[in-house]
Amino acid sequence: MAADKEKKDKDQELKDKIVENANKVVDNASLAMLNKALDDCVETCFDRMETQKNQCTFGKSGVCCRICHMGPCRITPKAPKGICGATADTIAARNFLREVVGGTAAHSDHGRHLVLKLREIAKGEGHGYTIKDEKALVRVAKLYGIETEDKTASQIALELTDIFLHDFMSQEDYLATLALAPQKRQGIWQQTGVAPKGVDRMCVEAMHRTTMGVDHDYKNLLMHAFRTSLADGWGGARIASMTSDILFGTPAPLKSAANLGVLKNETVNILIHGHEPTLSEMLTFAVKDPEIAEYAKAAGAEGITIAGVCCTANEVLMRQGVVIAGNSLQQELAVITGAVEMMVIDVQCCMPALPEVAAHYHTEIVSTQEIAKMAGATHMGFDEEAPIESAKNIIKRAIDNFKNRDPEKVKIPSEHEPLIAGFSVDAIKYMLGGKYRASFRPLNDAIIQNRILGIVGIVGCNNPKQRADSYSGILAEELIKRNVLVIETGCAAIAAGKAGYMTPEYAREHAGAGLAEVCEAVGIPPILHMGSCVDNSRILEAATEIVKEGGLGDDIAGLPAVGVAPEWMSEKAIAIGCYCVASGVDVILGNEFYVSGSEKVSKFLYEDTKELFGASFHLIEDPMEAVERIIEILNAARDALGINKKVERKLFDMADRRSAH
Ligand code: SF4
Ligand code: MSK
Repeated sequence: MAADKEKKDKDQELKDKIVENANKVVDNASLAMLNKALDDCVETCFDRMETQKNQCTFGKSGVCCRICHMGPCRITPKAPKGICGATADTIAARNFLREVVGGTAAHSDHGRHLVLKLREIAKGEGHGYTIKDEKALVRVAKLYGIETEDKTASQIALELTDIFLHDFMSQEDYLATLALAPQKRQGIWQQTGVAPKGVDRMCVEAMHRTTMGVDHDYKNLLMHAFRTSLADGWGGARIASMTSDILFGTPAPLKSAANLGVLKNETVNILIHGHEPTLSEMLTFAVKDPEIAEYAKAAGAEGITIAGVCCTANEVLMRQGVVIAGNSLQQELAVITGAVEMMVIDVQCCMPALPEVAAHYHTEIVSTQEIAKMAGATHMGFDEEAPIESAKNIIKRAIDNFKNRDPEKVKIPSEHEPLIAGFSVDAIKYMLGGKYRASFRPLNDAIIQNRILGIVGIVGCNNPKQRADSYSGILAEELIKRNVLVIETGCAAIAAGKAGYMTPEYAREHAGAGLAEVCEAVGIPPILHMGSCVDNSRILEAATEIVKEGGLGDDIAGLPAVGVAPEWMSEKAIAIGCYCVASGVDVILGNEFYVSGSEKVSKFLYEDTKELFGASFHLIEDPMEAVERIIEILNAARDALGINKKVERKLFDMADRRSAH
């Protein structure tokens, strides 16, 4: 009897968990894998979210300080000061600045790595890496005033990398890359004192300012947070995107697919996960080698499927059309398919739980970077002096693991959606204006004529605190209905791809009339995939192009444009949010910063920044409320620009169509 009851209770518990799982994720592929995890007794981040449910309120409100060992100190009404006398304002601002440093350092170290690679190539030490896009090299060099006539690619690359490296190392000079911003914005940065000097200096200075007994003025600390973030968006991250384009090619529209259903039963499945394209580009190159195809065949596989996770996925999607297995919260779920021979990780967003999940299957987790090892993973240091051999060794090892796959444990969801990605700024210009008249003019005109209400960037991660991909999905659907052109990066972009939003057909069926007309005339989806997390700098680049094109004001602030980080979780998202606000773009957060313990810090971030930069943060946890707020912000910008007059609705005629090409 007792055994019967126990079984009944267990069955009920399982049923309850299956019901709960449906509230954790939006897409059916993820749901199927969460339910499989229950059967396979595998713990995921969604379970650990439950065990971490009662998160520390001091941490969440930003008033826990462990900067010195007199502490840790926690601020309460009864204990309003730390042992040193630091107030909630100082502590919350210091913690916030340190988060911005974390994000800035991550993007910038990624950028530095690429710049050093470009420099090696220029010196003839590329070891198999080459400059794939010389046009991009010349285009970027010209931005920095480098004379390119009669020079070899190597000479140009050497001069350019000198400038880039100076942007990392400079002690006194302002970043050269700041000059890529609209003139007026540069003036605002100088006036407010947030124009950054070298990226490395900004990060070191921030760590100095926040150590015990240095900077205690919350405003001064927060201003340095914005200054540091600008060294990211208009420094490290922007340099990373430009250098990736030079090294691996400027993205242009291409077809691919996204979601766990891209994995195949009959092939060796290799996942590439992280952020940097250096290794993943080589893997996608090496996998095409006939020797590798033969090797896979000999192992009984019908071929090899390489699929991406997180922003490594976005990098190789944008340039090679490599399929996407999933975004951040699907990294464990992809392994749970039981069909993955190897997950190769580089840097950032790779959960340390992966080897434990992999231990339930035959999957091998392989770390490749000296700075990013993982307990329980196999480390195969990627030899950048012999990259093709290194990549082949990794792939062969995955093929060797194919025989260990247990068919009983394999269940690959069928879901995957087609998508078009590859919308670099250059590609957008080309799509809008054609080869000879590539420009943003048709887009500016569409905004001025009210076919497009404005532009919204939906960026960032997903987070188990929210139903994964739900907020970003609702936002995207509702905004395009209201004629807002949506641009996306990072894990949010993957969510949109999985949902099937990134095809021109989706515009025809779901976008508002004005946006649908523009999408049809130009041949673009209503939601443009602009790349990885570092590629948020492409959004700033696009905004700058729109300003330069004319008719919509003389600064990024004032454009009918908004940024949203609906489900963010990473420090990188904080840095991104800060450089967007400092660039004049209002940013809506779907979940909170950890600053609520200081009214002053909160007010500064959510209100006072408007005065300083013309934009601020807005915390809006409900997606429909966010939609309404976004429309308000876009309309206010349109009013201020004097373009919100009711224009007579007319369909795109032939002249309009021609001018869009
Ligand atoms: Fe406490 Fe001040 Fe030390 Fe922070 S710096 S732990 S508030 S004594
Ligand atoms: S990968 S930073 S979870 S977007 Fe760029 Fe996704 Fe956020 Fe990592």
